[in-house]
Amino acid sequence: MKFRTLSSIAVVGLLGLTASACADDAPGTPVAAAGGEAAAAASPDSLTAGAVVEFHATEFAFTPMQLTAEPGDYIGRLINDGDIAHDIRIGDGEAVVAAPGETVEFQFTVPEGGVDFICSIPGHEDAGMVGTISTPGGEPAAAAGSGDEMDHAGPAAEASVEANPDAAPYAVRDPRPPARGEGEGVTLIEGGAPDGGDLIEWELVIEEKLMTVAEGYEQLVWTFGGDVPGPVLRTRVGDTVRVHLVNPTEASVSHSIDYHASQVSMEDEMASIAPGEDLVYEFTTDYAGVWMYHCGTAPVLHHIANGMFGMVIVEPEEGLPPVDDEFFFVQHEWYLGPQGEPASFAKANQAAPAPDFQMFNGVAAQYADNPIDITTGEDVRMFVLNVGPSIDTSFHVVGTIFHHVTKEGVQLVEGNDGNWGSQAVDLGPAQGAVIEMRTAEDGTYAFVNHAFNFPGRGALGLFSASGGTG
Ligand SMILES: [Cu+2]
Repeated sequence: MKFRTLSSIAVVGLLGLTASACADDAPGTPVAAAGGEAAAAASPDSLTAGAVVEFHATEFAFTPMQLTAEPGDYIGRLINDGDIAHDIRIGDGEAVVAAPGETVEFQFTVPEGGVDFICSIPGHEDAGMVGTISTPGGEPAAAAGSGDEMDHAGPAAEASVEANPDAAPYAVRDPRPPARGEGEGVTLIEGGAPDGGDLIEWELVIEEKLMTVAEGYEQLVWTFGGDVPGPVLRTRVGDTVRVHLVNPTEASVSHSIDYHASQVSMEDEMASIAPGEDLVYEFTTDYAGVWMYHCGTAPVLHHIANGMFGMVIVEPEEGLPPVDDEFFFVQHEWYLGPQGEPASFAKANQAAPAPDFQMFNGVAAQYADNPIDITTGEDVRMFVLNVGPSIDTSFHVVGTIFHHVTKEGVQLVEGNDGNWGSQAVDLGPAQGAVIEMRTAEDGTYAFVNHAFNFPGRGALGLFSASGGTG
């Protein structure tokens, strides 16, 4: 993998997003550590009167967002690390403004019972710039979520789940698709199919496991093959796929699988299998495309919402023309259940879905924190699939034009009469596309769901293009 880490905050700031700053934060860091002199003057858990308290502001969060301080008078220091002006207003006090890059000192008082603080510039509070100062032994005020939650989710979800500073770090998913017939448990047998064509055998084991779906948020996900999304399978038109699906005895519920690349009756191959059971699902890949597969066990919504989906790439019989780089992006949304438990069915089942996160390949904002390297001017092919379960996408790469799109069998081809191009590809749940582009110059290229309430919830990644002109 050619991942590299760079600070994505500047880019994210330009886009007006709240995502991806979390990698630069240390979840659960005692607030006093950010307080300079305060760190020396106060206990690790609580600030004492007279201390200097530093508040860093950026788009759109305070660091820290929650702290504990004894009642009394303090010296505040507002440090604007962002690209636009921010202020801080503590309780009913005067707002203190800091220009980008500026640090402003002020005095404030923590009353008995604590106090909330906000950025009073219009829109900034709603975007997440809220915080709470609690007093020792007092109940934390409910106005603010944790820093992590705000960083990734933008405006807080209604039934917020507290971030867990002890959650395991997330594992970055390699976005490169396998070659045909490759992958864990996958075997390509040339001429092995009943019709004399090639056979792809796939041993696929269901696994229920803990997974960090966004920094600080661990869920008990249900998976195909141990990953969310499940493994990508790549075939060609005319192949026969024979899947041996295993639901292990330690699973808690029944599961099943439904391949959209197949044409079979739902009573047979798509049957649910109880823990300890298995089945064989055999189909021929008759049509090229970027296809969804998912668990179809009731309630289907919950099984998809909790991670049971993946992508099958079916190339035309002659294969796709070679390109320099290929990536896959499965977009989906996440409705947080309590820490360590499955996704919330109740949240997913709202008439107007309001996910806590939306992401590519299982983890919110993972490619914003870990940009993907590409080479300027080279051909990049993306297999993009929206699995929902319920929300559309408008896939866009900032600063590029797609010169080839095959969306659900409909093609835009480079060099067409009139030289038509594409800026964004709309995909409803269970729709896929092959999208090709090349970057014109070195730089950072964000890929987003251009329905713009979602990038701040994690539907954001970055390409870092180099090797060409700057
Ligand atoms: Cu299932």
